[in-house]
Amino acid sequence: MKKVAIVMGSASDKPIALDAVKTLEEYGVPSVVRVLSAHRTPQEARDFTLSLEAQDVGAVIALAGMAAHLAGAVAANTVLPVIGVPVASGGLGGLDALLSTVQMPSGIPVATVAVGGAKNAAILAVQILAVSDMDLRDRLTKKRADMRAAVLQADKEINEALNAREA
Ligand code: RP5
Repeated sequence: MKKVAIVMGSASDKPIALDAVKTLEEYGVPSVVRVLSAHRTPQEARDFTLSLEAQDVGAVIALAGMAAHLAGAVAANTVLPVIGVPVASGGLGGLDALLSTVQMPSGIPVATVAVGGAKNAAILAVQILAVSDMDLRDRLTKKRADMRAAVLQADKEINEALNAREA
């Protein structure tokens, strides 16, 4: 199975990055996790990006806050799909990172998720790998069925509670 690379711009991004690691684990997808900065370690970030295909990585998740250039810098050096996760680490609640991550110039896309949206980034990475992996497709379908069952159960419980109150 292909791996997913998770790269974060700072160790301070670790709590958000761990959401992605845990979600990938739920789907049984192996990950490679690094702390590398577009600004503080530009050479290492580039070297890592250039090594991704040799490591059998199929998709990349890049998390960064503030002037968040990491996802774009990774995307500049690979044709693998890159998912950007803006992190709320500055004084602007993550809006700075969201705009820095999403506003890529034409030709070099970054699939940007919500501020702090590491879980969805991981699920999107699984969906990318699942295009050529039927086993992963089955796992995704089962999770959707589990989510549906949980919502329907909550719907049933709230109505039972409300009806009991009225009776
Ligand atoms: C970004 O700047 C990092 O991704 C982090 O979210 C933010 C702050 O980094 P630290 O100053 O906490 O290392 O590069």
